Amino acid sequence: MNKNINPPIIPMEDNRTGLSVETLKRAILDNLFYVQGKFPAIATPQDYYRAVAYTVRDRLLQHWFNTSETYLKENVRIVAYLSSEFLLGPHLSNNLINLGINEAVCQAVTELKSDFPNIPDFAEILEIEEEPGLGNGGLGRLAACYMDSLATLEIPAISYGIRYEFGIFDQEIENGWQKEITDKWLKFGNPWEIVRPEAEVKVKWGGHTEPYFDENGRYQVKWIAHKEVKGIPYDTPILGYKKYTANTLRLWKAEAVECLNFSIFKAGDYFDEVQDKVDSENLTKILYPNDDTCFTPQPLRLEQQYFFVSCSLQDIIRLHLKYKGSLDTLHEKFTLQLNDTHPAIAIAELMHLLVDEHHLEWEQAWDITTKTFAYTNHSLLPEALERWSIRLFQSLLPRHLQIIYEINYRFLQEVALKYPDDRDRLRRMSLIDETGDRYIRMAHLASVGSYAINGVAALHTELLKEEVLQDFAQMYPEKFSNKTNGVTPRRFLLLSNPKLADLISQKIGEDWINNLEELRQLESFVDRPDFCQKWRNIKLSIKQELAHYIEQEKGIKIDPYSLFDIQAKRIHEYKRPHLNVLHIITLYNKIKANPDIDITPRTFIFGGKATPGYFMAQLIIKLINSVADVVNNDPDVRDRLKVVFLKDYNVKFAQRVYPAADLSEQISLAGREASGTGNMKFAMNGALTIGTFDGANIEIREAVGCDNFFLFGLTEEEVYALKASDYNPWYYYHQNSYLRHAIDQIGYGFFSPQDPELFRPLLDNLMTSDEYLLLVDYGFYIECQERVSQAYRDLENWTKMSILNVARIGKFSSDRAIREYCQEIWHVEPVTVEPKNYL
Ligand code: 26W
Repeated sequence: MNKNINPPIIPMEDNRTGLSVETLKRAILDNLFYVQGKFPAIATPQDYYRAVAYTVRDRLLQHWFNTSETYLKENVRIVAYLSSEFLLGPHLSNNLINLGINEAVCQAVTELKSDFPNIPDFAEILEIEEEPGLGNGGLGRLAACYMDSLATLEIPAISYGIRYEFGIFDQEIENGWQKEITDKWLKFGNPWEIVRPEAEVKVKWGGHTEPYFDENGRYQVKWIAHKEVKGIPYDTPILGYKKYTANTLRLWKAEAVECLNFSIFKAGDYFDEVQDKVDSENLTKILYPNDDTCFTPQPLRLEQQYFFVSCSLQDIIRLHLKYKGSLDTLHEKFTLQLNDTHPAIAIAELMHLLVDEHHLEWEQAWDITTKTFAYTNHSLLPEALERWSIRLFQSLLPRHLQIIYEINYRFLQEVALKYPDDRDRLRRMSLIDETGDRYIRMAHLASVGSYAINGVAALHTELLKEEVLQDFAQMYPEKFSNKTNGVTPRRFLLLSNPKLADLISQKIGEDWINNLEELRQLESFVDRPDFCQKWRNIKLSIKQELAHYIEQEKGIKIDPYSLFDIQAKRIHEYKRPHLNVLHIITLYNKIKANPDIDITPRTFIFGGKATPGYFMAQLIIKLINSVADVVNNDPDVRDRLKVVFLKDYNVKFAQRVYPAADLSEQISLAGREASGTGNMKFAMNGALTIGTFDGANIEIREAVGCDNFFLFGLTEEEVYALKASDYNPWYYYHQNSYLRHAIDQIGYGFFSPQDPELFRPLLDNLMTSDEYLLLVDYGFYIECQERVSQAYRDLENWTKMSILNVARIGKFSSDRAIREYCQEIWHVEPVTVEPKNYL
């Protein structure tokens, strides 16, 4: 007769923080019931996703509170990362990984399914989350990777940005053309953010300034603004991987100060009153979908930039004065990173706040300012360099214009002192571009007002110092440094490629997740046939999953054994997706010329959004889809080539394709891609790279070994020389019959029989200017692709190269990049947060 009749008491874990499967199940039902007000039988998949989201969020909150409390208690130095874009990606999966409860929550959901069959399965729940697409591409995603590393490295940090109501558009493809769909990511609300109305700030603009002398006879300037809005902060916890540090992402939303003052009502002009409210809230309505492409000086864009910068600086000054001390030590407690020039107005805004609001002397204010800001440049493209018209500044920010004039006046005095009688240098370096309408050069303001300036890859930083910011590099050489980009291995390997991550951890343990250089241990497995077989099986199974997904999505059957050749990035001519298309057409023509040709079967996968209004990019998307229709349906091809344009390239999409790639296309014209970060993510997942001597490609090739990288094309110097010596694309057209054939087919409607003239603009562009030198690099590219096809036939050797790419990719972790920023720019130390239960 068993003695203990009553089962052992399992101490009831706290519903809000317990991590056992039982507690998680109870917590999910609790959140469904008490937060959503739903009971299982009627709950929708969306409700269940949110119940799981709240359950996971509950387990973040204590770390979040601990972190903020620790930072305040220990009076730490904090990094503030100012960015107009954050491409975060889905939160749920990432937080499950960083909390280390992925399996437990998966188990909890699976077990709940037996009681409540209408609960979606775990994978479906992860799919439901609308990702916050608050960014365009590289710059926005880099900011998100850096936040993951800052928290994982336990660096005190706050990231500031804009809470766009509508993020980057969703992309549909209709009849081969991109169609932009509004991104209603907040339709079901966002369980990961907490609004902080108590921390609202006011932002003003417009109006005029009035000089006056204060009670001590000091010259002061009063800014009588014409418009004012409220900035409401929404905070999102950013937890480090298996750390107790949860930093804060503070995104600002604009709201009308006074929603309605009824006095006007009586006067009956109701609409103006409401108009003002609408205008105010329009401010943070939508993300500008243009990146790197033609900076279009829309006033609303400057308003958005000034809005979040002013909110953030007021917030930082409030924090500093409340917890840390007086303003003269601001630069000791805070260092502010400008993510490109988009937040550069912050330099003038801090001067305005210090001089006009807090009445510091100009010199002291400038000393603090120039010790507070650091600036990262992400693009050399002239059309990406922001410059605002004086006229717009005069109307929107009259006081800031005065301040910028004063900064410029004092700066040019300094230049004249250092370089006497060099009028041309003064003209070149001035913050004001005196041509045409007269403009403010935001990159110059950022460079003069910052103590550190960096590029995002070695070549890019060199070109920055030799070209765009040459004069500043001569004047302030000590400010310049390179910080080659990095990506987080948590989201882009551990989370998006669990099979490969498991195999790696089985062999070398899990330290690589926090210290990616540990992957180098994999080098010793390249000659282990069993390991290589497992490596190949994993890649194949992931390719089979993607093939299944593509068949479902597009109805196109692809061969998982074919070489998966992937180009996924924003569509821009300098990234040359149309060079990739020229290769596809060349292969197609070789098959048409001899259907029995022994060709390495390939599946070409494209993904990428084009900036609305960027016609050539839109036309390239149409070309890819048009070539796909011909190649995919031509019986002679016998399924040896397949071309797929997958719509709506975003972070979720990226997590699906990086692990499935055999070949990563990084084929930008040398000297144009500042760094690239997709190149790092592909290599981290075992893809081999075909690429030019550009951006971070150069450093990836250096790290993985030139035998494990397919390099082709002109170098930046050769590009420079060729462009200087009147390059004639026709020479290459006549010189290469395959090129000529492909160009003619595009130009004369072979891929657009119903509209033969359709791609004429592309042809004209290539045959007149070919600004991105496709025709000269075509020959080298085709040769290189032939080498790739040969290499892929030797699967053993290909596997070795794939393993070596992963083994040697350690440098490209965002942890390494952030460690460099901390040691060489921000001079900030990690702070350990001790776990403590609040309740
Ligand atoms: C038109 C206004 C504009 C201009 C430039 C909007 C956005 C930009 C960004 C700087 C463009 C961008 O995302 N640049 C990319 O930044 C990545 C992160 O450093 C680099 O890896 C890419 O090479 C670079 O193109």
